[in-house]
Amino acid sequence: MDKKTIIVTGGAGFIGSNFVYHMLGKYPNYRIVCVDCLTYAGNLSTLKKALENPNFRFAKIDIRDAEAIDKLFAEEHPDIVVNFAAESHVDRSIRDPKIFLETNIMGPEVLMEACKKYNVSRYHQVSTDEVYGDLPLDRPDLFFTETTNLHASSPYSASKASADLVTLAYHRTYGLPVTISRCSNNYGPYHFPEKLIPLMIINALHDKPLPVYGDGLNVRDWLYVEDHCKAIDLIIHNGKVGEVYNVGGHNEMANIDIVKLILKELGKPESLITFVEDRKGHDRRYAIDPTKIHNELGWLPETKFADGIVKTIKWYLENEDWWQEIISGDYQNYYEKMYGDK
Ligand code: NAD
Ligand code: TDX
Repeated sequence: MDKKTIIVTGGAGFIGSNFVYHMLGKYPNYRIVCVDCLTYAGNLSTLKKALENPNFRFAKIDIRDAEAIDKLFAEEHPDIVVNFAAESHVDRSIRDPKIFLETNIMGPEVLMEACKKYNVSRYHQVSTDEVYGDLPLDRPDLFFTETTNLHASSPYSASKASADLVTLAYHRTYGLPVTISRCSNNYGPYHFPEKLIPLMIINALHDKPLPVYGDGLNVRDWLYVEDHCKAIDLIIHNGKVGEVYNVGGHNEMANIDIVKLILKELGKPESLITFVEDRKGHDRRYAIDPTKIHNELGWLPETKFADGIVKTIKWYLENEDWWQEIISGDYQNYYEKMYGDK
């Protein structure tokens, strides 16, 4: 198998770290270089096992820092760059949009400039289904395809949609070999506890109220994180340059049903559920049509939600050290600010 150097940005976060482990496990000849500036969402303890692998390097760099990125590219001469680095939480983007625009739009620009200069053979932008806006609850026949118009609702999704446009412009204008994936909601190990599934697991374990926004009927299309990693692996190796691929597993669920399932698995009462004020501009339903990636690259999700959620809950039960460290630190202040008055 060929030797390749792959730069994975945001590799200390949820999906990026799962991708690092997927690639180190599957490609023993590859060098994986993780670039991450370790924001509140990045955690070096997540990469503890990777750091013991001689094929792995960690570089603490902000993707907006063009000089540091240039220096790293000069040292590593990467074949492929996969950009996971982003501000990723919708609620935080509603409170403070600026950092979202700076990281999620300007970061990719810095990375693509370096890719252009060092003739990188693939820049992959990890995007999201949220760039399409939302679908109505009463039209279950509608799905997002790659040609659905961009129609972002939150500052987070607007910044991701902007990055997609800039990425496609680098392809058209400079011939940069890019690909984009737009995936639905992920769940699994190392998911930061501010997001729905880990937050509900951890609150339930502490017998704390489970804050459900609005009527709890908003629908998300959940995919086990390993299936997303496998899709990106296929796209960077076999995907067509200049193309966008939707990734999703046809697993739509209402938030309230997810919350009830978690309570049932943990043997906790539904009386813990507390309906709180809705998220501003809250998208109603996301649903991905993954026909293109299935037909062109043979991708299909492998983990059923019923199995994935049990595996995920088990992971949180067995890895309390990982999340205790997070919830006992700065995150506590965020939780108070976010939910204190709800
Ligand atoms: P995350 O918040 O868990 O991790 C983001 C990582 O990026 C962190 O390690 C953080 O330290 C790092 N980072 C942030 N700003 C940086 C900067 N300026 N320079 C370097 N590193 C920086 O996010 P996630 O949920 O793993 O999402 C990863 C990517 O996947 C994001 O681009 C997100 O938009 C996309 N995505 C996420 C989901 C999901 O369900 N979580 C679904 C579809 C797409
Ligand atoms: O406390 C909560 N209560 C609640 O009802 C939280 C944190 C969330 N919710 C609802 C809002 C959403 O309808 O649960 C749903 C899921 O919320 P999040 O976990 O915040 O995810 P979402 O807003 O759907 O965005 C996620 O998927 C797409 C990721 O965070 C994004 O980075 C990704 O692009």
